[in-house]
Amino acid sequence: MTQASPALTQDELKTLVGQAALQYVLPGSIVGVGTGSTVNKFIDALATIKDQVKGAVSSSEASTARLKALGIPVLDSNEVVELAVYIDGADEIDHQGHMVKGGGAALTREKIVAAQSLQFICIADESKLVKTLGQFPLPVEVIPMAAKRVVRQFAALGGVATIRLKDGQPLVTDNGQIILDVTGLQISDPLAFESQVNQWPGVVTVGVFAYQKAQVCLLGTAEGVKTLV
Ligand code: ABF
Repeated sequence: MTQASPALTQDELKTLVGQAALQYVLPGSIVGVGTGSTVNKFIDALATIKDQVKGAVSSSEASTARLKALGIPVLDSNEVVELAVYIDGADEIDHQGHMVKGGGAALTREKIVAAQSLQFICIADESKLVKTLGQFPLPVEVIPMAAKRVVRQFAALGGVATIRLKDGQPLVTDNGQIILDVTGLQISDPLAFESQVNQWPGVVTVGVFAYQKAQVCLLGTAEGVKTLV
């Protein structure tokens, strides 16, 4: 009797998709690089072909540190007009490529680098694929003085927003702002929701990536990597 192959762990699935993303890296290019544990697997894979790329534009201090430690040059986003690809993870992704991002508190720079990239390649394990966004607490980066008003605005939409803490204090992002995590939302129209929240004074970035949605999703599954476009 053939033994069923043991199920892959989430970490093994992340490694699979991180390596699979290399196929989208053009020789001699500058790569847009996201943030998170799945992206870390991509960075480690990118290091194996670092002589074939010019460098990377990074979406967080954490990714910058990892890239530099592996000998991959990191360029300022202002030095580059356009990137061919942006490789990043997600906390949730729907079947149209809309995402919830920001669990790693890097959503603002992620959206900036995604916006200057021609193609967004999302790499994720299968647990991230959802029918409707909103199960994962939605991250929103806000200016501290606007926090309580934004909490009330989410309450009016049925959301419960709490300030993200780190060691008992409000977490401070790479941009010096704070993060609200919002539960209780059903984001059935990601584009409209992103537009609506973007208008609220004090909101720096909402963690809905609909305008910067993924064109390709490499999904790590027990059967291997599935490419959703
Ligand atoms: C990053 O990828 C964040 O926006 C998101 O929270 C994270 C997903 O992290 P992980 O790959 O560790 O699950 O882009």
